[in-house]
Amino acid sequence: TVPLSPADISALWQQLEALQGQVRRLQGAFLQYKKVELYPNGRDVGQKVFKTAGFVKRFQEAEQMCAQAGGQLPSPRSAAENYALQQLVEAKNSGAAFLSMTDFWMEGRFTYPEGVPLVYSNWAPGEPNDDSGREDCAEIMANGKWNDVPCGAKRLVICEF
Ligand code: 289
Ligand code: CA
Ligand code: CA
Repeated sequence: TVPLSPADISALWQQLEALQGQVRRLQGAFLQYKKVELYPNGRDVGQKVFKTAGFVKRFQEAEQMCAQAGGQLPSPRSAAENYALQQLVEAKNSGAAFLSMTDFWMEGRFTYPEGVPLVYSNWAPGEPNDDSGREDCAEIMANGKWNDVPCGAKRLVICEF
């Protein structure tokens, strides 16, 4: 191998500095577009983004819409994620929003769509109550609390990405 000359090293440094400048400019542009994209219907929390479609649908349709968009219905796994969702529900002023979790497989045992038990929950007092024996879906209300509701009810669509 031929050793690098001082001129080669200086040229490499220049290229490195130019690349660093490009990365900084891209980071700035990305942050700007993120703000634009999240206003006013989205929230980012950790690695997740929640975004509302701004209209209501039944559970199955809501689930399909999120999947078609490349996301899924929201699965809040911490108080911070739950609060981000709560803010969207509050802001849209259209009642509660569907969560991803159901007790389809075993009554009273809510799981994520993959069938995994919950790692976090924020049920309202007395919920889930399977009211009238027909509540297998879950909603997050404007106070951030969860309630089980019939899957045929129409709720605000929020997707998780
Ligand atoms: O919107 C669904 C209702 O059946 C709800 O009525 C009351 O708020 C409580 O019984 C809830 O548990 C129930 O889901
Ligand atoms: Ca149920
Ligand atoms: Ca209920």
